Amino acid sequence: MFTCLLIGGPGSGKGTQCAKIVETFGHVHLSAGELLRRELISNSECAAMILNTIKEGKIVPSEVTVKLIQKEMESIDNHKFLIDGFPRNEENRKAFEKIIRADPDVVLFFDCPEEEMVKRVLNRNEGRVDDNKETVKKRLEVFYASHLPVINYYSQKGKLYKIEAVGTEDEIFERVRPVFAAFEV
Ligand code: UP5
Ligand code: MG
Repeated sequence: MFTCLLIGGPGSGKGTQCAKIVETFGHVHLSAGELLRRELISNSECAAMILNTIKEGKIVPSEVTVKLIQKEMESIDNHKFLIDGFPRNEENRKAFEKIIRADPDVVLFFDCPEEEMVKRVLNRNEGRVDDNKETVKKRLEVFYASHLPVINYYSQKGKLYKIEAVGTEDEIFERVRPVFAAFEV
């Protein structure tokens, strides 16, 4: 199994770059946010809690997210996974590592200035309940308050690749590509 985690603030381009990695290298893309959004439109008992948490820009409890990721990984007949937007804090990281019982192979950190992230999210216009000025501010606060320990942990393990996330989508992909190309040989 090959696992890559993609970390970065709201609008830093995680989903966009995942699509390019999938196209070029054939990984399976699992977005934690998408799995949660799918869960909240189902009639599950967690739906209301997930909706409120996403509207507030807060982090859903690990057990809920990890279960969704695990279920998805087990149902897919491919062993190269991109896990997008997860782990968001130390609690997420520990819960996930208990499940996969191994370190990820690669952790990409999309480093993007705040103004650029805000601009991209507010321009997206796909009807997400959290793509509004007020919630974006909260998502950014949560991101800045929780991602550093995760980044530092993987950096110490030599797993972290920091990607400068400003430029065109193609320019950024040329920074991402070599990381995956190195694992293809
Ligand atoms: N765009 C992309 N690249 C561009 C570029 N180089 N130049 C110009 N524009 C660019 O990109 C965002 C927008 O920018 C798009 O319109 C794109 O075309 C354009 P995208 O690739 O979608 O960025 P991404 O980093 O994926 O942004 P996203 O908003 O999805 O990130 P979040 O981390 O905020 O959202 P996510 O869906 O992961 O999570 C949503 C919420 O779910 C969280 O806030 C949280 O409440 C909850 N959640 C959890 O609780 N736990 C989890 O584990 C995951 C999520
Ligand atoms: Mg995304």
